[in-house]
Amino acid sequence: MVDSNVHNVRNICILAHVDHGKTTLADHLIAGTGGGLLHPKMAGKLRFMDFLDEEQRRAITMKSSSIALKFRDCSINLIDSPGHMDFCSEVSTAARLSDGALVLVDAVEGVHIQTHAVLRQAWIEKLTPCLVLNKLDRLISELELTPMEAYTRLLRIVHEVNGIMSGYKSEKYLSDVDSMLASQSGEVGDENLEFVEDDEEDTFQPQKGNVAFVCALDGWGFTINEFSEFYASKFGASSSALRKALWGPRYFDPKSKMIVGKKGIEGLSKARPMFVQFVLEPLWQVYQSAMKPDGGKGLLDKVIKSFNLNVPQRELQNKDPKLVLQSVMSRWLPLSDSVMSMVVRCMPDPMAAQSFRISRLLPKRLLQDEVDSVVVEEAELVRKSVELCDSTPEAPCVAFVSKMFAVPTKLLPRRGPNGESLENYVDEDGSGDSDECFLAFARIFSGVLCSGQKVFVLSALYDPLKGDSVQKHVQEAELQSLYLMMGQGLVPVTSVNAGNVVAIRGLGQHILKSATLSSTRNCWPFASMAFQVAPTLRVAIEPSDPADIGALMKGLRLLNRADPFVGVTVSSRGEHVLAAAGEVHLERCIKDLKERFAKVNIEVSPPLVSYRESIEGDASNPVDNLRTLTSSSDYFEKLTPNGRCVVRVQVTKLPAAVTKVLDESTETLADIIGGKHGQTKVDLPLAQGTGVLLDENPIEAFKKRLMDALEIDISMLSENDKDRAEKYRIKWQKLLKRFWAFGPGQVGPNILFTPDPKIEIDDSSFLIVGSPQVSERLGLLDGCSEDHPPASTSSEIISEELRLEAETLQNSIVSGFQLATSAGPLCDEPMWGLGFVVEAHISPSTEQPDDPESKHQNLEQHGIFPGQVMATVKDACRAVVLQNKPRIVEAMYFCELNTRTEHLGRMYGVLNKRRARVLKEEMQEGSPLFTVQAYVPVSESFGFADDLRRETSGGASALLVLSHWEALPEDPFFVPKTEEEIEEFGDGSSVLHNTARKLIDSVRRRKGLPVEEKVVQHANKQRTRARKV
Ligand SMILES: Nc1nc2c(ncn2[C@@H]2O[C@H](COP(=O)(O)OP(=O)(O)OP(=O)(O)O)[C@@H](O)[C@H]2O)c(=O)[nH]1
Ligand SMILES: [Mg+2]
Repeated sequence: MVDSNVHNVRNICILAHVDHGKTTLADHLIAGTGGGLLHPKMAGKLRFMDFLDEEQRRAITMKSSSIALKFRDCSINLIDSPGHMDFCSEVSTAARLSDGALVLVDAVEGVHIQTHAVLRQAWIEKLTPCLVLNKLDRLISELELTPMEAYTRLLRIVHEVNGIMSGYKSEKYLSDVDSMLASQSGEVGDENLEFVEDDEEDTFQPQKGNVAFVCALDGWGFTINEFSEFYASKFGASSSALRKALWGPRYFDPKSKMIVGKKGIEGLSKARPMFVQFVLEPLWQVYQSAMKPDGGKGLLDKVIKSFNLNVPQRELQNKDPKLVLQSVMSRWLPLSDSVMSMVVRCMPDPMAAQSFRISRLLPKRLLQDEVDSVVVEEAELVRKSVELCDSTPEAPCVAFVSKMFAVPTKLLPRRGPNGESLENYVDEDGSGDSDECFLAFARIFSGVLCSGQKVFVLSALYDPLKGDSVQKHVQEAELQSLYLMMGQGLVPVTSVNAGNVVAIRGLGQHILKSATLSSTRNCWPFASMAFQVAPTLRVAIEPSDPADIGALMKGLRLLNRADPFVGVTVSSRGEHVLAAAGEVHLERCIKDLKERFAKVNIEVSPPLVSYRESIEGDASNPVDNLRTLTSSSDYFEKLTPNGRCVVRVQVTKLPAAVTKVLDESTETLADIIGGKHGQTKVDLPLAQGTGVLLDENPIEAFKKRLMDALEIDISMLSENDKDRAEKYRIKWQKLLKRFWAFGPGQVGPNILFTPDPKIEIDDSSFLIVGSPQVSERLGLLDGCSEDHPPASTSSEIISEELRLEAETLQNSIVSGFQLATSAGPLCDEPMWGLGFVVEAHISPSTEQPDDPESKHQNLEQHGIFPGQVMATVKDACRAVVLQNKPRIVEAMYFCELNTRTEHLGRMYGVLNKRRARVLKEEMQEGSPLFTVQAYVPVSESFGFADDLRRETSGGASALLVLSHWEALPEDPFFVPKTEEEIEEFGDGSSVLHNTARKLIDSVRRRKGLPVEEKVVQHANKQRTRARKV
């Protein structure tokens, strides 16, 4: 069953925006090739790959699943993937195991937000894509376009998709969302619609045969190849010449019987491109005549005759013209034949694919010189055999598991590949829970995998060169059984060759989400998969009956393993927190927990929304922002309780671009700084990196991004004022050498700078100078690490003891900074985008050293003093934020809505209620559909989709993608003071509509923090920009 000839294998996935028809297409491919798995009549109705109850009920695919098909002499492993944003992690898992992608686009709806996302995913994973334009029937019967109009539309979509691809190719690509953020104009995207002439070759070219035009619902489809061959045989022309002519501005001159370009048809009134004349017009005629009351028998008969189709009379006599049409069309242009031929023709076999994908799968490692060469040699050998897709039994065996999935144990095959009974398998879990069995969704990249074989399971952090220190990242496991996946069905096999997709039983205990399997320890783990978003919708859950807590915990453990994208954590307050990608995903997780994994009733809290805390700053005047760091007045000062240390803290708002870089680089930074341990709660890594993993040095890459970010700020300044820009640049050049720590968790978007080396110190105290550790790690010191500022310019000779003490207190300052940045003053949420300078001056203790009592005190103080410094630094950092116009920062979704004109008004109603900011509104050419793009705060997004559906009676749909953090301009402590303000807002005694305050209060309430308490004694009186409008 498993193909041993690698050249005859294709591993492909179907990717698209939600509802563009992936599962319907998969149905036809299965019916056409699956050997009786699915009756052609049921294709498109059954949705074979949506075998979960919840998928059938909601008609949404929720997971990716694979099926092994045979087409002619080829084996095709087809993976259907979900299009809904909530399940986009499943797209990553599907793409990793595939070599080619069928990218579907609904011809009526056009390119949508997830189309961008899946194209990007395919590009990152180095898949070979083919384009499938689906739902052509809707152009005919729903939009009632003429063939020429339909052609223009199809041309536009192909151009648009090519535009997206060429954007990725030239690596200048910034996602639509990102660029819109930068320009704030909302006008981006239009250039994609222009018919730009690209100098590089387009990815998708119908004349090359990698674009299919299909109607999955009615089961027909074609590429230019089918028509060119047909006309070639009919007219005796060359099919390759016809192939080139059947797309683009090529015309048929009836007089000369020649194919001519645009110039050649001047004067011909009825000339239309050959694609319109020879492809679309016949289709339109068949459709239109078939739908006429008389059933258009004449024309259908003509088609049947000229194509020699074998349509049973019974089907032709059906009363429903649609069914008659389907039987004729699906025989004339059978969908699975044309799509599968395209797959075999255009997509690479595993051998070709792996040699192309190797740089993504196993990037070359930069190694130091003094490494163990035996290990390196073998690891290189392993890499080579992955590159060659070596399927000989002697080759090292390497596989990648892209996810684990749960199958009810009763659905597992009871017999092995040779018919032997498998009843006696003990569940590897050992927990006695045999209801669910965990299988690994995997692809073999080298060698042959056999059931019963022992392999090493390598986690992403494994490093073969590190020997014993990485033991926890490698385990040995025995593969119990191997299965070929047939949708829900599993066919046991004894061995599987390189280049195939397989399900593996026996790894449930060893793998949580994904892993590399290898027959040798001397192998690098595969590069991690790229996920489009992080699970961000968090709720706290608890059993309805406290006695069920054990069952719930077990259920959560199982769910965590079964779902590649769910996050399960315990919050600092002891709640069990479940993180999902969105509402639909969350609903399914809760249902799975209740009915499958925990089997107890559970209570679900309202969503826990994350916020950030920051200060106002002035984006238009970054120089002034920095001034707060240098001016000697703008600080907050606090004394430790023992009176020996004065802590002075200054704060500044970091440039937005810098904050963004820090926010997006948490993982890289964790690697570089090695601060992984402290960082447990990076719960919202927004807009996960725009870049692709390349084989480059992470430190250099990070440094470059940081510098680029600063350059943005500087270049904005230099437009108006060159001098100031230069000053700003010099200031930052100095600051870059003063990075002491990032926070919270050592990798967050806040920076602790070491104190200014030039500050004046009065004689009696000693400044804790800190050390620019982070600058050093990042290589920002340019070799001047030695000459960081002298400890003190104090004229007095400072006792060695005091110096030592100052050194030990450095850690306390960093810890204080970490604590403060992890919980800000407004509502204990992490700080965001702030730079702190902490100056701590310690003075010698005043007690006489020979007084025995004070000596005792001194000793005691040694233990307490660092704690006091830490607490004081923390308090001072929080207080200085309050002093500098604190602002609450919320996460924003980028939201794309589609609706018909008549629902537009109501849709705006829903958007307004939820503080949405509309970016762009666009009528889709040639259809009554509107596309609206907007930002919606995450806190307002719950129930948004439902609300929208209800208000518009299902006429509008929305998709949300996490986009960025945004500070609310509103002052949470705004109290009207001037006469004018009191007149406008009242005297503050009545409750104001202060959104920022409301958000803060709700978080404080949830956390059990005092709410009524005046957090600020002397609020900065100020009017915000928001209120001015
Ligand atoms: N008119 C028309 N409708 C189609 C066509 N193909 C699919 N549909 C319909 O589009 C809807 C969505 O189809 P699915 O195949 O479930 O879409 P999907 O892409 O798998 O959706 P998700 O997996 O949830 O992302 C169904 O109602 C189909 O009947 C087509 O060619 N023409
Ligand atoms: Mg589907």
